[in-house]
Amino acid sequence: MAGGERDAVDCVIFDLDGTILSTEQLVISVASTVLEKYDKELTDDVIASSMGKTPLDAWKSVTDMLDLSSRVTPQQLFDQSEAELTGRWHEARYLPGACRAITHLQKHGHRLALATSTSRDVLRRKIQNKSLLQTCFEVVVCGDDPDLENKGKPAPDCFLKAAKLLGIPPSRCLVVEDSPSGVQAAQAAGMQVVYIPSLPGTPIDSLPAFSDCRTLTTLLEWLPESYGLTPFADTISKCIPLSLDGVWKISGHVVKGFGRGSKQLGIPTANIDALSVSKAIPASVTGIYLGWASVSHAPTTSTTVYKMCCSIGYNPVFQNKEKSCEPWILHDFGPGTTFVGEPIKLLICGFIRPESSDFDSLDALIQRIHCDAAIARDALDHASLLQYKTDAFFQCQD
Ligand code: RBF
Ligand code: ADP
Ligand code: MG
Repeated sequence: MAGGERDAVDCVIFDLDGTILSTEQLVISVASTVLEKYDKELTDDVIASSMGKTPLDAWKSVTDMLDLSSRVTPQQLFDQSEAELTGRWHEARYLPGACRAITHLQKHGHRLALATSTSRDVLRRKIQNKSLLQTCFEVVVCGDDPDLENKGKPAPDCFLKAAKLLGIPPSRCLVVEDSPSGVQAAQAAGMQVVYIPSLPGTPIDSLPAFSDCRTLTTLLEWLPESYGLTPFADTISKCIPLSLDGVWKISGHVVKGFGRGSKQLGIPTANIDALSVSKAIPASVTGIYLGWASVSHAPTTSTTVYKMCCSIGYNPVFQNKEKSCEPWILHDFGPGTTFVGEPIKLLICGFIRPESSDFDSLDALIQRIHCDAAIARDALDHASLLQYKTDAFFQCQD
């Protein structure tokens, strides 16, 4: 999917929200804070029912589900969360591969622009603690630029403006986008596009497809050399470290999975409760990753931290409807061991590959998972990933 030559480009124009930055975890955290005032908790099913809705519609469903309609209106909850967000936009985190790609392109002298629907004021807040994003773009086009009034995506104007300011013809521009309207805008501008959908809670093959546009599950899969740009050179034993974008730390509980890991594949996976995963990892993230894990099952008092590789997503071979995050801990705990109900911690620090359904047999899938485990065993011995084994995260309570 990621391979194949395209026409060479002279610049890359990025979208911001859902492409470079993830605001979901921040929005979840702010919503929890707002609900605390009403002694309500943001549960898994409430989060799920709000996904993909406009903020006001999301608050409508929260109000209904948590029986709040006699005490407060959705509009009031929305206003409170907007007020809180204003002071917290800088907590928005990088999506996997974004900081890595921008750092790389900048280092190799490739020209960069930003074309975002965000207002200049909110942009300033979002990047106030991200020095890279303050300096890497030669051109920054914002949603509230006076000349772009009523010309938001899918209109091509914001991308055409960026190209004009760069002095590069549209056909030599590559746009990186997560939204269908952004892809439409870029194609209408006559630019090439890499489409990385960020629609939460949706398997990638059930999203609308665009012709003549490369679709990826993550920016980590992107190969700049297919657009005439410098290739990445940062892999460690076939994995891409997440160090620049930030590692993910999940603290949760083991839940019952689909009941086929040990039985059907001979590969037990300790599925983690969905709420803890959604707090730590953007909903659009899927793929096969590696890192470190601790389970409180171990009889010793000191925490043992094990190597692990995990699958995040929909197990496309089995076409699950629910997303799962399931680590295979690379340690033999003995027959019949179960952690269901127990606390578990994961620190995810490297990307191996996207999830795949492209296997001729179950054996081929099993072989591939063993190959992932070999990559994890090897890569995690490298100093830059080994350092996370002793991360304070594994020592702290909670
Ligand atoms: N499931 C898939 O459908 N496609 C995959 O490419 C895939 N890769 C995996 C890689 C690893 C390291 C692990 C631990 C699991 C993977 N799985 C994959 C998930 C597997 O199907 C799942 O763990 C079992 O079905 C039990 O739920
Ligand atoms: P499920 O479908 O419920 O996830 P699995 O067959 O995948 O069932 O087995 C999962 C259980 O096996 C986990 O919940 C965990 O308690 C246990 N287990 C034993 N050894 C391991 C291991 N090395 N890695 C992950 N889970 C393990
Ligand atoms: Mg499992």
